[in-house]
Amino acid sequence: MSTHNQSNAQDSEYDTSNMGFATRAIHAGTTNDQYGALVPPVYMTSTFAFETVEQGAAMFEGELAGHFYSRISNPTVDILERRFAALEGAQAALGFASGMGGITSTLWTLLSSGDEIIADKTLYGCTFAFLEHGLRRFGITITYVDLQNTDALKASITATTKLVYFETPANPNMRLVDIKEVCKIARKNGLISIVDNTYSTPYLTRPIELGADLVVHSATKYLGGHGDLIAGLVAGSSDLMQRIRVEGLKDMTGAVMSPLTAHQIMRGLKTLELRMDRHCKTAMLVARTLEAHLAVDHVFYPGLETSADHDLAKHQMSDFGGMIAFELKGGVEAGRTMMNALSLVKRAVSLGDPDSLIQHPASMTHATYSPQERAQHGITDGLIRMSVGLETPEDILADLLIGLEAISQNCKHAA
Ligand code: 7XF
Repeated sequence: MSTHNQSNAQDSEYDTSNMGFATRAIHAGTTNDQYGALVPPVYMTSTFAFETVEQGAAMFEGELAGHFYSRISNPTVDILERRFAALEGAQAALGFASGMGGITSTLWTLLSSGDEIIADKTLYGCTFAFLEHGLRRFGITITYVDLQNTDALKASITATTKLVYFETPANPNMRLVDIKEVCKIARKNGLISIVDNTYSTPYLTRPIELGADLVVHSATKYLGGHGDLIAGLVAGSSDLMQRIRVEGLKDMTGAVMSPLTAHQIMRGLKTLELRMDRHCKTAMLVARTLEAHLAVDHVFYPGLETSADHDLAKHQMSDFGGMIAFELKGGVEAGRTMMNALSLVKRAVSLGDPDSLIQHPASMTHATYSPQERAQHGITDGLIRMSVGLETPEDILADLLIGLEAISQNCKHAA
């Protein structure tokens, strides 16, 4: 079956290509509805009837464009995909059931047994697990390189290297990778470059404009933006997206996005710019407050002048994002005391929600690494990760200060 997706004729699409980010986030990809509905209908349908057997056969052959089964394409998901491609500055995009669905579908499509991946040393725990415990079993070599060191990258490329994969800022320790530099080296060596842009969102960083081939996202986070869904989005060239749709998504994982989820993400995207501005502003305030506190050993936030990545952040990101990592002087025990004393800031994994969330990577999001692997990959046991939410900034600060105060109370009791 040479399945061809491509959507039905979209001749009435409103052209937003020269408009601003917020306008594109609200309007790009929209097509005229027969009733004039502003919000696109949610096509909750598995299948689409053919007018004739011949028409169906032509769609399956790829000779005729159109939707015929929602594991391959769906009109509601299609609008989101067009909108998201416009935000990332990409030719096309694809929706998935989860961020991991997008990452796995993409890598299954591009890799074969005998190939090698170069991945940055810091990755989200399940991405690391997929490479290390998944792909490795199928004859794919994974080489971890500190991609802040471009000489190390150049030295690691071999005849079998197929692609370079990284996050920036990286989950959980906020290391930045220079997208332009790394993608330039990748391109020169005929490698595909893939950037996980979950932490930044296309509002703050657009990797494709900086030379990346593909951008992957957990849309569960800032893109959905309300902590009420699990989804993934991948963007890149039309050719690559078509290959990933037909091979990775349709046949290898089936990790397809629900039309209802596409609707929820389009609702979220309408306020992405507003929400990100607020996340960034409050995160800067939280980072400065933590940095000034006696109980805090180090704060990892690219907006701080003390950050090793501050200069890179200034030219690669339009603002510094809503994620912060920090270490307390009292290490793991102090972290536990502090986090358990919080009440407004919730102890939870995930990020990018309106609610502020805090978690302990070594025992939660990055528990897929062994302790030795965490040490090699720069994920320390004392690290705390916070997703700064949209609550009133003073309330977030007050809760954190209660948490920090609990550490000294605890010390007094112990003494
Ligand atoms: O499959 P998901 O939608 O959960 O997305 C996977 C994923 C991919 N890339 C990055 C940078 C991610 O952070 C994630 C998910 N991370 C959550 C977290 O770090 O809290 C997952 C909770 S275990």
